[in-house]
Amino acid sequence: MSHGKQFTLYTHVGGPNGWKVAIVLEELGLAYESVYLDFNKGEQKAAPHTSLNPNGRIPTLVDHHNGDFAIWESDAILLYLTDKYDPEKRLAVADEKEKYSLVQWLFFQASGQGPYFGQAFWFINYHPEKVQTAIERYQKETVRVFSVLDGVLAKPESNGWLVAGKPTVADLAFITWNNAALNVTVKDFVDAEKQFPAFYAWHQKLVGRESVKKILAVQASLRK
Ligand SMILES: N[C@@H](CCC(=O)N[C@@H](CS)C(=O)NCC(=O)O)C(=O)O
Repeated sequence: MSHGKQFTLYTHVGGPNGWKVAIVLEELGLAYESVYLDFNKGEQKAAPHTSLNPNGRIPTLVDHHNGDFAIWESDAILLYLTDKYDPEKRLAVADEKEKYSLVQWLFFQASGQGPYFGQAFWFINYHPEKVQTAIERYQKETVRVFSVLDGVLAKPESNGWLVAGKPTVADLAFITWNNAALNVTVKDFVDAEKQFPAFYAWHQKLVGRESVKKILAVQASLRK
């Protein structure tokens, strides 16, 4: 198969984890084609996608300039992209301790933010029964994660960023699930600007970046 673009991104119109990778590809100026899988048809859990990603979830990225190397788990993809295609460390860090802090925040995103925010979204929007205790459990955890981020970002030494006092993939990784939480799952009872001002200011800086505005506009146009 011939590929015009360096990367193919297997993704989904709604899924936050795929848009996260698109944001970083844009930030680094890398050329990619998006293939939107249809979850209603189960395309993510079937071949050919599962021959690239045995977990059958999006995102999956294929690098055609590296022997069609396929990589999945969104934060592993972000590390691959910055390790290989960000030599100037525009979104990465050089110092060893800072590198582990960056990895730590990516693990926190993947284990502490995405799954809990995702379960809140699921129990509010898709679960066949209304299970109030489950909704509350995941909403409460969403707010707790906001407070963890707010506490760190409020410290003067953070300079308003998670690692090394500058924007990195660690910050960018949180945008899409934070949007889902702020716009849907905790919208009715959290005033983030008042309750978590450092978190709110950080999120506003992130969604104001050109790459992010562009990707969120693409998503909005596809969802119409
Ligand atoms: N930890 C994974 C989570 C991937 C994930 O949950 N993807 C969702 C969409 S955002 C998905 O593919 N859902 C469809 C399914 O589970 O079948 C990552 O960050 O890549």
